[in-house]
Amino acid sequence: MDSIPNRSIPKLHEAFQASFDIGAAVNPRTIIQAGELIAKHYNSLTAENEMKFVSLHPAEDTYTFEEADKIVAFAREHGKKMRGHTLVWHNQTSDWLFQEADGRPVSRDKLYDRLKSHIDTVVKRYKEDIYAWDVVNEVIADEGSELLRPSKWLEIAGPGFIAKAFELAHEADPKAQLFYNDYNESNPAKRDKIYRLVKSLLEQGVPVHGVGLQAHWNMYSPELDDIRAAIEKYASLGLRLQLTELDVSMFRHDDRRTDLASPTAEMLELQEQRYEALFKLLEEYRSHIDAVTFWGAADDYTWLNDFPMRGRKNWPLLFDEKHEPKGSFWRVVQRS
Ligand code: HAH
Repeated sequence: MDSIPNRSIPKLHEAFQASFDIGAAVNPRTIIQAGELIAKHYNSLTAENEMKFVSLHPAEDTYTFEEADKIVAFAREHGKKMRGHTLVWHNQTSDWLFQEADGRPVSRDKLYDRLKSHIDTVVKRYKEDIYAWDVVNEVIADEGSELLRPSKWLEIAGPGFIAKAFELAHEADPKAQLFYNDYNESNPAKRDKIYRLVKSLLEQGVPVHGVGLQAHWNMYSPELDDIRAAIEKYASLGLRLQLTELDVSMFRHDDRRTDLASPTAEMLELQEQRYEALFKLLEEYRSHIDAVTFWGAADDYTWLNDFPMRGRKNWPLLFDEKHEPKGSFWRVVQRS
């Protein structure tokens, strides 16, 4: 083959070892199909779906740990760190949690009792393996003046569920780093709301240690200056920062085209420039940023295939569909 022999490709995480960890979201298929790539290039792993409430706790008396355990076993085998994702979210959460057997909504106390059982069971099970948890995911409203998005959590418990989740997670594992995690985190209006929420949690003495910037970005937005301002604003709270779900979509937010079977040369070049500029910025803030986790390992499998446009492929990561390093990989490691 005329491809470059594997040994001459630097390990991505080693290229950034002086700055931050480099993680990937994985699942039981990708640790097999891309196991070698993941083991080589990433030193931290997040379960893409397998530790979400609906995956682990489908019925009140049923926990299903098999898939999550496969990922933890892979991380152990290869000496990888692990982040936990996620304890409280409005999506991928089982309906039973919010309901009595007859379908009526549960009381706040009952919801909190159930949340405590869930957090105790899950966080304690993975205590030796997981050093940081996304405790609360995406509770801020994207638009408008409301701080919090409508959800069953808010409806039943009121805004106190957020502090409650952090307190329960801290009790379950006092050593774990606890994160508030959200997307559109660099949008100035949403950034300010995330800041307000986290600041008020800190003022109440709630154990929150970090802000997770999901960083589901594209080649055009957010602007570097908005990313910079968001990092500075969150860091001003004295919290640790992580990019928790980084990818760089090739399509603008409102782009609906579905005709491409592979990226054009122009798209690849634009993505290379974008990745280079992003990592340059991230390295500037390395004293605040502990980890940069990609939401996938390589372009053959990414949640952005089919989302938000059905039937549309996307190529948001640093490795191509054959697990070869893309131009973006080289731009990122050569500037590190
Ligand atoms: C993230 N949400 C979630 O945190 C992650 O758990 C999931 O696997 C993918 C993306 C981002 C998001 C979304 O799912 C839907 C609309 C907007 C943003």
